[in-house]
Amino acid sequence: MASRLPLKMVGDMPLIGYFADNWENVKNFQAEEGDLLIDTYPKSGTTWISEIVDLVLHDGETKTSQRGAIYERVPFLEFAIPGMPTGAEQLNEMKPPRFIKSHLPVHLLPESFWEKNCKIIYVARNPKDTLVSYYHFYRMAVVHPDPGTFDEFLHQFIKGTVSYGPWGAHNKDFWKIRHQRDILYLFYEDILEDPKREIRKVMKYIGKDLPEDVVEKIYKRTTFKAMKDNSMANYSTIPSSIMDQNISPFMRKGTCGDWKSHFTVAQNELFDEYYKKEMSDTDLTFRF
Ligand code: PPS
Repeated sequence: MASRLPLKMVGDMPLIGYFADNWENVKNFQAEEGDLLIDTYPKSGTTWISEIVDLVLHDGETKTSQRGAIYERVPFLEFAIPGMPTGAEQLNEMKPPRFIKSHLPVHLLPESFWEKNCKIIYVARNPKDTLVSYYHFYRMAVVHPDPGTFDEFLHQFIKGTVSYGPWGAHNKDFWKIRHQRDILYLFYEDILEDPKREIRKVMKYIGKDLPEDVVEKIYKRTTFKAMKDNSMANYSTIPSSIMDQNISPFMRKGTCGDWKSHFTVAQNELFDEYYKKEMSDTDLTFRF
């Protein structure tokens, strides 16, 4: 049973309390050559891209997505909740090359990922939809502090005091180094727009040449509806004492633009100001 602990600081980043308590094991995690990392700011499409990559790695075999829950197939590096194996423990028991999930920003990723030149797939999502998705996730995943009202949460997000810290720096820092390092930088909105095109990008990046019928199969297996109905992808196997899907389902809307049904005109103006300032020193842009 988890409870709503306050966030704790890890360096300059606020983090889920339980995760922060396990930080030494995360910091010292040894990535190995060939490990593949999915990194995202929370609620940007991590589960979606994980399912896609897992299927690509296994030639579209549908058995693949049934061999275990997504959090077992792609262990979450910084995960730690009392009574459950931590992400680092799960990973340490697996033989490399491993497929790893993390939400850590560039400057807090364990050094070994850079030393071993691991491939990294980063997924970015427009911050308005990310914020809405994060708000509902805070409500249902009780390892987070109480989010308060949507307006209160929006202010926390703008201030960068939510778990994993500021959205802007997270996205910009990976964007900045994407050509220096082996990083495939993708956008949630692009996957929505043309999933097969993005699946092919993933294939090219990880060196998989799959025929069109397999691409089609992967696409069908990773639609919002298919993943919502797949108990191995929709987190329904996590006890409701940790994630209460009656409050808000993990597979909630899966669209671009849901923010329009949450933001007031005043909140939108405030957020646009924040966005303009955040984006003033980068050529990274988002679609809303
Ligand atoms: S987490 O907890 O940070 O790992 O969450 P993450 O997986 O990054 O993000 C969850 C949001 O992604 C949506 N999602 C999808 N959208 C479209 N298609 C597919 N297949 C899909 N799978 C997951 C999920 O619904 C969450 O977004 P919202 O806006 O809340 O619906």
